[in-house]
Amino acid sequence: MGKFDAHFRMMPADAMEYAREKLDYFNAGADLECAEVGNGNINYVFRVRDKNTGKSLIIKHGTDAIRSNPNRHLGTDRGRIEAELLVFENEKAPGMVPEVYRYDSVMNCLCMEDLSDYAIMREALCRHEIVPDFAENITTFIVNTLLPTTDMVMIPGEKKRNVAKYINPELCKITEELVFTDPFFDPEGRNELEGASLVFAREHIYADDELARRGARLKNAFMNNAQALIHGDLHTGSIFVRGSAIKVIDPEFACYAPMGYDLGNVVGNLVLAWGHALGMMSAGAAQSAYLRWLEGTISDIVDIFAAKFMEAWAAQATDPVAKAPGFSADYLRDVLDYSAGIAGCEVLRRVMGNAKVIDTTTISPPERRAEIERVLMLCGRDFILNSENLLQGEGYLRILREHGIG
Ligand code: SR1
Ligand code: MG
Repeated sequence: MGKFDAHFRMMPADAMEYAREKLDYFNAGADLECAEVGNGNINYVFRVRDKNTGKSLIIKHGTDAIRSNPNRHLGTDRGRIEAELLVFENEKAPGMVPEVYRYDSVMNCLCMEDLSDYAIMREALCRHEIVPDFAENITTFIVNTLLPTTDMVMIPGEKKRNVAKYINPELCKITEELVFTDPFFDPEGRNELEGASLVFAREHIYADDELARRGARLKNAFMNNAQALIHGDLHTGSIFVRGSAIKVIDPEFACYAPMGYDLGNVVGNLVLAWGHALGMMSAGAAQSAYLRWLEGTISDIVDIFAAKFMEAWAAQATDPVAKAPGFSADYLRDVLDYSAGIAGCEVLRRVMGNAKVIDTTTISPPERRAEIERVLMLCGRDFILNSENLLQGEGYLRILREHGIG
């Protein structure tokens, strides 16, 4: 039996050996080095590089538990789902995801293109950098990868087989708990809030029955509406950027769910970046320009998505009922309504929950962070409470401007 014929938790030296032995990627004389470069919650990410040529690749490796919490069992099927999704997304949105070189279900290793020359979008946004054409590119990714997986486009039997193929219970459970439950009830006491933020959350989030009711509806739809094969974790830490080019990574949370989940996730994370700029940039022309860019991007994402969705529907929807007058507009309205609810859940859970992001954690001093967390919780709450009215980008801008502070 060979070293890689049964799963074990790999260390950098193992990943290097794996690359040499299992991949037809490096030359025989390659002088390899390997480092663990991941900072995510779930997996281990190794970069293997030939010191002579600079040629490199990524090996993403996981165990059957979660990295940040070994008590949370995950299974390993997420690796297959991620590998298949990346291949599918590369067909539908060419060049917008890393190229997959190999997936190994025994070692739970996904070998793929190294994106070292790209930046993690969340980090770029927290350096207050503009990502040109982002609204244009991310809406192309979302429309091109989601609509073709729906009943309106796929042959019904194939779509249902796809639902079964991408059933993803352990990862969905994380989302169901962290995104849809903890911001409203925190039954396991997982949330991490203190001081003024905790007082505010108790009074204005946990105590709001209408918010909890809407949160429950969003969760129920996530669990029961197998509308599209979504990415499932499309936050700005899952997007790499270089100039205007984007590469979407990490679709291990993929499953059939409402398509607004992906759109709302992107919007929610741009709102978090907006909070960072509000909290950390000095008042003045540069801050105003950056806030306006983020606000314009949020608004454009919603509006450009809507236009591209209608265009793609006209070209691709083959189910006979797709032609029913007004149905495509009804369908789009539901997607946008759901997206607004998700944008709200994402903002709330990143501020209140235990899967925090640098957009808020790096705001200092603590009093400033608390002020911004309050603003973000108000925005998140209002996205959920007004979701049916947030069918155009300008609706989001009204809420941001209402709660934004100098
Ligand atoms: C326990 S995993 C926490 C979060 O990290 C992932 O990227 C997902 O967003 C998940 O909710
Ligand atoms: Mg991830």
